[in-house]
Amino acid sequence: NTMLSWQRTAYHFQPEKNWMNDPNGPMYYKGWYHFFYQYNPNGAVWGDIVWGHAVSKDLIHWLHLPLAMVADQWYDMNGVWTGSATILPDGQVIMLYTGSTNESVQVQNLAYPANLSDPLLINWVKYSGNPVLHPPPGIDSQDFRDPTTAWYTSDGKWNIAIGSKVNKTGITLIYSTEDFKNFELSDGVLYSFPGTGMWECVDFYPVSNTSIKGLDTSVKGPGVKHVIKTSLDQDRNDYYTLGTYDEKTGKWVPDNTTIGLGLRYDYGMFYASKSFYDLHKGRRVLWGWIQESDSEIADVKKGWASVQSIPRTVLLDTKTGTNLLQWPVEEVDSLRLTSKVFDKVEVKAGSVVPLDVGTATQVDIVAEFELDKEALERTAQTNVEFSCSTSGGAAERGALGPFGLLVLADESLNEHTPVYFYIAKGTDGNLTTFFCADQTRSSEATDVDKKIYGSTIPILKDEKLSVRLLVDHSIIESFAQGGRTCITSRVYPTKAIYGAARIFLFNNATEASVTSSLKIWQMNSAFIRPFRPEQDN
Ligand code: DQQ
Repeated sequence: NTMLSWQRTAYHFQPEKNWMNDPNGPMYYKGWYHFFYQYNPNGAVWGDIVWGHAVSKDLIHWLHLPLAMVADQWYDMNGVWTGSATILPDGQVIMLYTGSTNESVQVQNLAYPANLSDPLLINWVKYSGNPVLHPPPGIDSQDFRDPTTAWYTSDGKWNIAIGSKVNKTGITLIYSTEDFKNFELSDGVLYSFPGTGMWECVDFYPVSNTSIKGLDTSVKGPGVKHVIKTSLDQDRNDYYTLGTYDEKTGKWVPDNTTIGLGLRYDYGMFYASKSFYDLHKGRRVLWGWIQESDSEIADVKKGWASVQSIPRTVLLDTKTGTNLLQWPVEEVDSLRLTSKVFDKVEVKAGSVVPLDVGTATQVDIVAEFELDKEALERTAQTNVEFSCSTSGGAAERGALGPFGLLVLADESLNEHTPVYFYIAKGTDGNLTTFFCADQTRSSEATDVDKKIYGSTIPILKDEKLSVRLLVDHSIIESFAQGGRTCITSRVYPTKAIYGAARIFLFNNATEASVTSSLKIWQMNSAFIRPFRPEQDN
């Protein structure tokens, strides 16, 4: 449908048509990045789920391959659901995934490549002894899914985690195995949290305290923290918690018990994410599913639904020690074309400044902001009750914000998506900084999500405020302070499209002017090629 074709992205991963959801089994194998995903070959809504498959040399340009696994066995007849890859030291590739059986029971299955010498891993074999795991006693048959990548423990066994719930408490079960065919349920759970419901797509991995290298999933020892991530079915958000893991006792203890279930990877659209260790570049890479926020009718009309995030490297933020840093993989920089630099642009209180970059539907923006210091000192206490989602958004004026960028904006600002900071000052003089994205005016369409997203963000002494925005037609991925807080906006402009999309700086503070320095690149489209066996073989 050409009517809605401008909503397709140019450098985010998408199948040619139909529905996509969770990232599955990402890995690097014999020179290729492999990406599998939940896919409905028959339509643009969830259902008939099988595994799509694509490969890439750089995580940006992709070649679509034939479906890796379809629903052809009694144990996955109602869906080949989410799973993860483990590469064994001897080179074997293990794929564990959830099957929804002919009776809609959730079981875990084993699959492996038919031919390990094929770098594209086109053909997959399902183990004849499947399923390898049934829901254990006390677990509902529909609350047992999404096995993780396995990690090796000092007793010579592999462990995997599987998400579940008991009553309303979300839990992570642990199983150990030597051969990925026979499993033993461990005592206790790795982690649980009351009132959080079903835990989907659990992820469990180490991050380094001391270096900027990513860690392979089995790494342990001093200088290592372990992250647990869970995707909450009840609010469709991904939460992570940092903690310490003792693989001998199998216990994981959260660092901070005062932050509820934890922090969010992303305060916008980002769900069912999965990380993998990229042995090619020694980094941990995170993929997240960006679902639609328009209506199902619109998805059916346009013939497709969902995109994947640009893969992100994940590291511990060693400056704060309390959060992760997520950053678009460096390969995305290869799409940068011409750029424009803006040095110290002054944006007075209550003003909007256009940035002349021409078309701005596919851009990479790096920006720094400095609030007028005098005004900051002079200002007495401000609204400390502020929160991104309950405030009036970018149009509500405070003494020290909001200020930031308007992107996917048309010339007359009928449509625009503000991505911005807001600073609140308490009676004690302490500052709290918020990072938000406001979708209330992102589209003149009426059947799309128009909420305001965001969170507080830690700002250390003498740190400048900084953001990076990846804008791609109907998506804005925003990273503040090097990826300390991220917001993905799924928006549907009807006017701010193609040549009509512009960028502005804005400052809606009443007391302070802001100075901003920016570099803005036009972005090339990525090649995401269909599979044509006649040509490709
Ligand atoms: N999507 C899969 C499940 C998973 C859910 C089914 C999360 O395995 O729990 O498509 O989005």
